[in-house]
Amino acid sequence: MAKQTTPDNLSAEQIAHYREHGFVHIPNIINPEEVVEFYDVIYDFAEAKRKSEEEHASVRDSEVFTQIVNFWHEDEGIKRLTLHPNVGGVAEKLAGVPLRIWHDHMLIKQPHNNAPTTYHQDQPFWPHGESPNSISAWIALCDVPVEKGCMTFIPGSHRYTDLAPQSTRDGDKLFDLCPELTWEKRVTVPLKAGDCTFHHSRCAHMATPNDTDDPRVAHIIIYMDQTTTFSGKKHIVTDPLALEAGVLLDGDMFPAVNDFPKL
Ligand SMILES: O=C(O)CCC(=O)C(=O)O
Repeated sequence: MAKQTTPDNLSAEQIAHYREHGFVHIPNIINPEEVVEFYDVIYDFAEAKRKSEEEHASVRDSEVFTQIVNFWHEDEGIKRLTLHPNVGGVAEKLAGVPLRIWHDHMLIKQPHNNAPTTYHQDQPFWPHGESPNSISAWIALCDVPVEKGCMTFIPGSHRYTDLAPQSTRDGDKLFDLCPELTWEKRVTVPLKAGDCTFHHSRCAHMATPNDTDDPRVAHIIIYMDQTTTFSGKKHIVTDPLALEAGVLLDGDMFPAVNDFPKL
């Protein structure tokens, strides 16, 4: 069995790939026992939220995906995955700066959902003064071949730092804003359960539809620079916190990777 990727055995090539292209495939970021444990934690939690009658801004159920945002501080199981020291440690090595949690989300593509997640960059949605090194870990909790909704990236697109937000349901928007990206090559990355991709928050990406009979279950952990301040823009994570624009995004909701529980 392939060995787990850790901050200590992450290779110089993997780091260079991430910095050059804005994404990288990392095998075995969590081990097989953790995959079994966390699949149940994430899927069961997401299904319970999806089926609950409760109106909740952090729960979005659409044809593209079921998205459950930022519940790690309410559930011990989710917390163990979101504050996983191996994932955070690898993220910091790739980014090359100290990081903290911005937020997590569970993204489940329901069987035969018939809808891709269209090309977008993440950072334009966020209320960040500056977070030039923010990075997402997209962790596959089941095997995710191309047919089940894996990610595709546009290498080098993380260098486009001033594009307006692009919808996850409008396949033209990114290319209308930045026509030259139409002609860039695209890299599709199927993942085995326990693998992850890391992507820079400006690296444009999409995910294929789930054409299989089973749900595609992924957990995404987003990290930001420890120096990130709040811009004042509306966002589902910061709206309930009533923060003043300009304050540092720190404290219990945004724990630093160096404060995560040790392995
Ligand atoms: O999994 C998906 O469908 C899209 C994921 C995504 O856009 C992200 O992790 O930023």
